[in-house]
Amino acid sequence: MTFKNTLMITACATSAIFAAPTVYQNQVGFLTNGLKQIAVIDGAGKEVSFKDAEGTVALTVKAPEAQAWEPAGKEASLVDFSEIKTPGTYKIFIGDEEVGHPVIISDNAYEGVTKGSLKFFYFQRSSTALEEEYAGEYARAAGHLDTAVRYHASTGHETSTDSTFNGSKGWYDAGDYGKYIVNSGITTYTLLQLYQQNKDYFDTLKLNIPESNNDVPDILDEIRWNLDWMASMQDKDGGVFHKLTTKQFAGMVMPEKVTAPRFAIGKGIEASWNFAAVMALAADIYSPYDSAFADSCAKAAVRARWWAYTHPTEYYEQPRDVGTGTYTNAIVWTLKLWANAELYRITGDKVFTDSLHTLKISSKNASLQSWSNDLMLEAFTIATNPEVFEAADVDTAKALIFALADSYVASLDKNGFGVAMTNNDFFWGSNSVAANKGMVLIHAYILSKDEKYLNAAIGLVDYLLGRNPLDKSYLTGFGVNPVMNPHHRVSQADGIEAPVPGMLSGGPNASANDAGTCRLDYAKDKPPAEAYYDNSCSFASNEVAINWNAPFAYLVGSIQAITATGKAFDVTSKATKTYQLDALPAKKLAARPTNARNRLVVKGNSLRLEMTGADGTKKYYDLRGKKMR
Ligand code: 9MR
Repeated sequence: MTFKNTLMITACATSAIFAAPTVYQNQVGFLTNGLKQIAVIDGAGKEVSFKDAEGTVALTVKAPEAQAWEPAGKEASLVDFSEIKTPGTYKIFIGDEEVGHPVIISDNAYEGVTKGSLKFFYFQRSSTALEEEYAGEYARAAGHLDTAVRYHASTGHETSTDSTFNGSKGWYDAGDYGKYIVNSGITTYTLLQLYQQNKDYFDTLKLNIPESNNDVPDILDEIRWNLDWMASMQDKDGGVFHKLTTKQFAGMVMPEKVTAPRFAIGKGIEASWNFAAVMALAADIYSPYDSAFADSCAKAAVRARWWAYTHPTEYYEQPRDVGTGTYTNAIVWTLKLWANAELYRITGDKVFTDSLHTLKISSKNASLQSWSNDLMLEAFTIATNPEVFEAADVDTAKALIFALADSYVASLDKNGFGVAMTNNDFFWGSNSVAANKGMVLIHAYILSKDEKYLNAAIGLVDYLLGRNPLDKSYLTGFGVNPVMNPHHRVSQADGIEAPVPGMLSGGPNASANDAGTCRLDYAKDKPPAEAYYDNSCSFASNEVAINWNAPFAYLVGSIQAITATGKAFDVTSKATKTYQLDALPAKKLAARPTNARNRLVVKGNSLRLEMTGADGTKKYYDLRGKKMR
């Protein structure tokens, strides 16, 4: 051993002996009857006390042996204080020293973050001014009216400035002002599921938005803002435009300052399948509130699905003159399965399930949902509707969910932070990995009522709200040490120090894909869970996005609702309405028209689909897909 090594070992050992214990914890709140844990560094064997507001010790726990959690690159003792079941604010002591942050225990501990993370969608509204009454100091002028959106050549439309359509409303995707159908798909589904599975709770939850006084639950009013925009993105032939953005990203300015023209860009199967799935689910959920709108969603869903079915090779490709987000390379077979499952659920028509059975899906296919992989969305819908789908499909869907959920629970074994995240999870948007894992776990809980799944989900909430090696609450506006400088144009340009509240930062990203632009090497020599930079330049570790907030809202909203109402979703409930496919405008075509070029033509006095095969032959179908002479 060299002299230098000896010195280093001595230095490390000394710091270990004298280091004050550090505590990482949820900074927002713990549910009265839920799992309560904190991670204590350098505390093994020490007594950890929790003192109430009067200074009385409510509980003392001996910190257990420290265990590693690889992504943090350190060991911690996971201290469980679930025994405290009296609401209040407590302080943590190790010996005489106060450590960590105040511990807040309440029956509604997740209600603030549920509302906050849903209110984010209001703050992301395009095409409207945010009034002070609803937005407080974050009130702002209307931006991106999008009432005269132009067509980019990639849509196949005339590109003249006279040719426009109304693509208003919708949510801005993220820190940028784009509106992207693919990402809206998973986001809107996730929020609709949050409502559908927790109606009792969300029927009365108020978000203080302009529609709060109507008869529709606020969460559905908010989602409707985006659905109206999505509906506007369907072309006359049923296909759906990929996105609505300027050609290049705007500068870091307020929405109303952006003057560059906005375009519908591309039309492809990724957007069309996504749209079909979401509109089918919306048709069911909105039918008690607005049956005309619900019917239009069902029709739009079938038309989009038909277009996607008949244009199987029309993938979106980013045009050369466009630099906004791509959302390309989604796994299309997962989209097809998802959309067909949603359509089958509302119609009961075997046209849709036939295609579900053409692929052999097993638990081996299980992979976490994201904007590019929608297999689990299909699984969630099928597993929670056992009276609608065939038993074999329900079994497969459950196998997919439990394959993932059980692997997350297994990863908690000897895990000092109690967080079901592994080194491989720390890529762009890692916080949405945590939240989406939570969504899988909640489904496993709904299906089994086994507390271990709910507890693992609570561990992920705790991680996102502070039980992480950066002691960071990743939700803006919540916790003692929240994210302050997210990559979010409004927050950067509005002149207010604190960012718009209720936004989940993308989170640590071991690949630091923005290091070049940001001129930082925030991931260098850092364990994955520390590869994060709270700086607005860091779009790859500190942007916000609708598809990241949605699973977070789902996670905290579901746990809060389950706890508040004392019950989880009853999987025996059915779709609210069955739509007759015959009454809808299109049906499966007799032959799969691969490589055909299709267009709608008027022949005689009726509209029909003309399909030109690779050999130039033309075939005609009516709008129900029936072959015509
Ligand atoms: O979330 C997306 C991530 O998975 C991709 O790796 C990344 C690069 O293509 O893009 C992310 O999505 C961004 C989108 O393209 C544009 N709006 C902001 C999104 C979040 O960063």
